[in-house]
Amino acid sequence: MVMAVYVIRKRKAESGKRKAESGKRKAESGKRKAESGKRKAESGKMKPFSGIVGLILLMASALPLPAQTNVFPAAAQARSAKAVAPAAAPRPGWALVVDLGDGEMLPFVWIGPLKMWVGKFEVTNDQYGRFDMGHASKDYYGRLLNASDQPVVWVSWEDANNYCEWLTRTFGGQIPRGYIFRLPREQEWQAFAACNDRRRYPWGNTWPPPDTCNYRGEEGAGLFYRLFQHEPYIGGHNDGFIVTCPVKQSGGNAWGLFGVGGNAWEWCRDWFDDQQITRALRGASWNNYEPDIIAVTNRSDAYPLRRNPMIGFRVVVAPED
Ligand SMILES: [Ca+2]
Repeated sequence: MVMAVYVIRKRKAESGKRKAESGKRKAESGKRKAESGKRKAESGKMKPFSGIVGLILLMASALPLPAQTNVFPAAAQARSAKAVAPAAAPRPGWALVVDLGDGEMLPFVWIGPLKMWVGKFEVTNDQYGRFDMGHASKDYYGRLLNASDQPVVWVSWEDANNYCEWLTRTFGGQIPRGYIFRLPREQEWQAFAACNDRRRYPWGNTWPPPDTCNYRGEEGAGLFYRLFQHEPYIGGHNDGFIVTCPVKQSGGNAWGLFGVGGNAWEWCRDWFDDQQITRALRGASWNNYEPDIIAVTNRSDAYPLRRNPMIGFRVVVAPED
């Protein structure tokens, strides 16, 4: 706004001379700044425009500047420098976006109470593909799970853990010294999924889930499904996605984390049991409809080498322990 006013004022002052010079204007644009002092001094001598021409010029001055006209070069340069600056050496409490290369970014949210960064989204197929080009999240009865922005699935706990170790080896320079990429512990997951309060579900205490959260709802329950499959689903809930949805469209919570409820189950770092046979899973998936399973406190588990179309993960950046 300030820039626009400045430009209009400057143009008004110059408008007298401009008519005569209009043919030359483009060629001379470089000289304008240098001449502006002179122009001001001469402005008293100029013949004033008639009202209508002045109005037209005033209207023209309100039009967007041509692309090549760089009125404030210093400011423009500062903006572009900021946009391309790498997210190197972030400090705790600051934003963290890890650059995986080729424009692939892994954004994190600083979670103060946990003193760590938590992945803003579940890891996507594209982000996982940087580590394992051969991985495919397949499809589910013909419905695609392998799109670039869907959460990666068909990954075991071992796969997820290896991904985190690869991140630390490869991109450790983009996070503070002494921090690593890893899977969240269950207690950490519980805290960030519930925004550290005592809610029953990731979104609060009401039922059914809001349509922004991806569970098994009416979206997949066509007439054929109702008549022949008799499989349960959440009445009054329609998120529009029959299988996994793009991670950015999977409901965000008040702490800015997406998909903690639904979309994909998320591997946690911990063993589920004292015997250390299975690993913990949290958050339920696109294929769940049971209130007790969807509850934010619910614990589930699977063998560390188990893979299926419902299980994915998210990454945290935390101090090494
Ligand atoms: Ca999830």
